[in-house]
This record gives sequence, structure tokens and C-alpha cells, in this order.
Amino acid sequence: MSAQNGLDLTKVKPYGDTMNDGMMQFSFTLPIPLSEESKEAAKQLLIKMGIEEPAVVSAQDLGVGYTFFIMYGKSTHTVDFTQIEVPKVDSDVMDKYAVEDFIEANIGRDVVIVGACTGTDAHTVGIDAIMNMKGYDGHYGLERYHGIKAYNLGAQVPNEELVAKAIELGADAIIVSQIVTQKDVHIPNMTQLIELLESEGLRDKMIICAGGPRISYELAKELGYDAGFGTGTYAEDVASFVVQALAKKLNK
Ligand code: B12
Repeated sequence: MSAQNGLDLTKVKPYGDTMNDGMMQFSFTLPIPLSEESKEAAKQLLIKMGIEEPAVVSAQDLGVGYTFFIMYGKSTHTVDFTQIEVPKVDSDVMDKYAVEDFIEANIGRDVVIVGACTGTDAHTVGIDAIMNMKGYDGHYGLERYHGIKAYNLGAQVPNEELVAKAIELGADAIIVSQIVTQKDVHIPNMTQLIELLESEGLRDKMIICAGGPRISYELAKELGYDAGFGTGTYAEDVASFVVQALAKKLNK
């Protein structure tokens, strides 16, 4: 199988300036001071990763016994692009106006969506981008949609509070933002929400979505969510999913 440019899609390699040159750029820190030996250590690390001709283009002593490297090298590995399968959201993405028409035609009442950035996570920008009236990058947020009642609870919202609010407002959907993922702190927090909903007998009554730069559809599904949305998501992506999933649920 080959792409338009004659590339063999079963053996795809990084591209620098010549097809199949395998060129890659790396940036990382080693916990050792800057020296000729630390540069050699960085090169050996790349060779162990299957990189040929590793070259240090920048090495900066961070002042406390750490060195930050930027390196180039050529990958010896390829990937078979024809065998790649990625689980994805299985709804059609509609624009704001099509979502509004869909609600009118298929649901016939307002859809209630409650959202928050939960746990200890203080990042509000992601959930605001999806929910706030103004939206993000030229895409209006859910608060602006006719037929959607959107409630943005902000950040550092405990799961218990989110569930209580969802019950109070009669939510059709809960949407959760998780931005901090270091040391996998999001996993127990995301899991706890599903457990709480299950214990309240609500899990199957609501559509539950998660989003964030390191939240994949696959991860969200694994943790018991209906869908997950990553970097570059707009309000219409999650709105399209929610209204289509809700219509399916209501028309069962
Ligand atoms: C701004 C910022 C902050 C601000 C947040 C201000 C605020 N009010 O939100 C402040 C300074 C408070 C902050 C604090 C911290 N931060 Co900070 N922060 C950032 C920064 C620079 C930008 C994040 C952002 O606003 N992105 C823009 C939005 C629009 O993008 P987004 O969040 O990805 O959202 C989009 C999608 O992901 C998706 N999405 C997001 N949520 C949802 C939800 C749903 C339902 C859907 C559908 C979609 C969706 O849609 C959005 C639009 O497309 C990032 C680095 C970066 N460049 O990303 C670090 C970053 C997120 N922070 C980081 C860290 C570590 C912290 C701190 C822990 C630092 C510290 N040691 O104190 C604290 C967190 C404290 C806490 N308790 O949470 C790390 C996280 C690393 C990790 N993998 O976990 C990052 C990546 C920086 C880094 N490289 O180390 N931070």
C-alpha cells in the first residue's frame, strides 16, 4: 500500500528534509552536570533507543547538577501505518447550528450539561474553552447554544459536589476536565466519579465525558466514561456526541 507520494505506508519513518531519512529531534534532561562525558552519555542513550548518528545540538547546564539536551538523530525504526487502529468517538461532528437543530428535532427540550475540572486540579482554561459563552479559537462554548443549559462549576470541584449538583440540576450529561496527569493523579479521581455515580444508581442515566490534553477516547472508555476528548477539542465536538448519545438513549 502506498501513499500519493509513493511512500510505502507499511514502513513509515520520520521525515527531516529527505524522504525516509528518519530524522528526529529530542529534548530531555539528564541528572548529571554538563561535561564531555555527559554529552557522550546522552548519545549512548539515543543509540540504545535505536537512533543512529546522534548529535548534541544544545547542552545547557541547569546549574544544580542537571543538563538539558537538544539532540538530533536518525530513527532505525519504522511503523506499519496500514495496521494502525485508534478507537474514536463514533458520532458525527455537527456545528453549533446543526447541534441546535438536532436538539429541536430529536430531543425537543433543553439538554442539561454540568461540567467541572475536578479533584485537586486547578486548571480552568480547558473547561472554560468548552463551556463559556465566548468559547475558544472562534468556536462558541456550550453556554451559547440554544437548547443547552450549561453549568460550569469551575475548578478543584470534589466529585461529590459535582454529582450532587448534577442531581439537583437534573443533568443529562456530566463533562469533566482533567489537565494534571503527572504521576497518574487523574486516574483515581476519574475512577471515583464513576464509582460515585454507580453507587447512586445514576451511571446509566447520564452521559459522562472527560477531556484534557492527555485524555484519550480509549482511556476514558477504559475508566467507564462514554467518551474522552483531547487537545484541540471544541464545544461542538462534545455537544455533538452528547446530543446524539442522548437521543439514542431517549429513543430506545
Ligand atoms: C495556565 C497553566 C496553569 C495555570 C492555570 C490557570 C487556570 N486558571 O487554569 C496555573 C498557573 C494556576 C497552573 C498551575 C499548575 N500547573 Co499548570 N499549566 C498551565 C499551562 C501553561 C496552560 C494550560 C492551558 O490553559 N491550556 C489551554 C487550554 C485551552 O488547553 P487544554 O487545557 O488542553 O484544554 C483543551 C483540551 O485539552 C480539551 N479539554 C480540556 N478539558 C476538557 C474537558 C472536556 C469535557 C472536553 C470535552 C474537552 C476538554 O479542550 C480544550 C480546548 O481545546 C500548561 C502547559 C500547557 N502549555 O498546556 C501547564 C500545565 C498543565 N501545568 C502543569 C502543572 C504541573 C501545574 C502545577 C501542578 C504546577 C505546580 N507545581 O504548582 C499547578 C497545578 C496546581 C493544581 N492544583 O492543579 C503541567 C501538567 C503536567 C502533567 N502532565 O500533569 C503543565 C502541562 C505544564 C508542564 N509542562 O509541566 N497551571
